[in-house]
Amino acid sequence: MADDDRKRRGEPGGPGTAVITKTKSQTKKPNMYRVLILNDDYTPMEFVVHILERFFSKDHEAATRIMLHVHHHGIGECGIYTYEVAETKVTQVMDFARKHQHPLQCVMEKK
Ligand code: TYC
Repeated sequence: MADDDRKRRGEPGGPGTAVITKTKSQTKKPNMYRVLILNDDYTPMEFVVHILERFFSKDHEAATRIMLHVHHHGIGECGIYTYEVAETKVTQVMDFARKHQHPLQCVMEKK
């Protein structure tokens, strides 16, 4: 054995030590947010269905199903989006409801 190897035996990085490097994956999944609508006693059912079609790209059947779920359970999911998209949806819904003088509430929550 070479003198150098004898001196370094048992030391970190000495003979018999392997360095394994693991590169971190470049892809990161973004935080996702649920957009929810809340039930109330005044917003017309057809208005809620229209909101789900217009801002959440639901067909009439899916929109009606979600609206009825909210009507019966108090809250329901419109979709799941990244932060900025979810925030935009909430603003669009709240602005549209206010413009038509309906008390409909729309919120987002981290998944
Ligand atoms: N509860 C309302 C009614 O009876 C309908 C409604 C459904 C309102 C869903 C809001 O998010 C809502 N007219």
